[in-house]
Amino acid sequence: MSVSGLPPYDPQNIFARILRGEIPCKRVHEDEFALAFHDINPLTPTHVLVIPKGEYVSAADFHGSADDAAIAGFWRAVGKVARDLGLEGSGYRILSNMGPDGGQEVPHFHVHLFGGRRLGRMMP
Ligand code: DGP
Repeated sequence: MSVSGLPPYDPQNIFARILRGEIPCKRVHEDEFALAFHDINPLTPTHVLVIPKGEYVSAADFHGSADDAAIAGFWRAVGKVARDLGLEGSGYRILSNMGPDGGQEVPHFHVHLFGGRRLGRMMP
């Protein structure tokens, strides 16, 4: 069981396969803590996913069980990606879906970075 109460980490999930290089991605950044790549189905002009390299099912799992270096490294990577993509001037949105009620489809913790146009207000 993961920290969040979701099923345990599935090493065959699609992002695990992308991390292992078994499935291609349009990579925008990679370091020891994180990989960032374009979403296959972009909802905004810029829509990038940032995933940690460790095996975490969800945000709750990541924040509950990753060590401090992994958490800091991941969030620094998120900031670098936003900066490198030129999103900082006009702004952007970070979003993470968690579990069934959150609409999470891929059971490897990730954040979406949305930008490139004026976004609507967040609605549940
Ligand atoms: P969610 O788990 O609901 O936060 O969203 C998962 C996102 O992952 C969704 O926006 C589509 C994207 N996605 C799913 N499969 C692939 C893939 O094989 N490659 C890429 N680049 N993105 C994917």
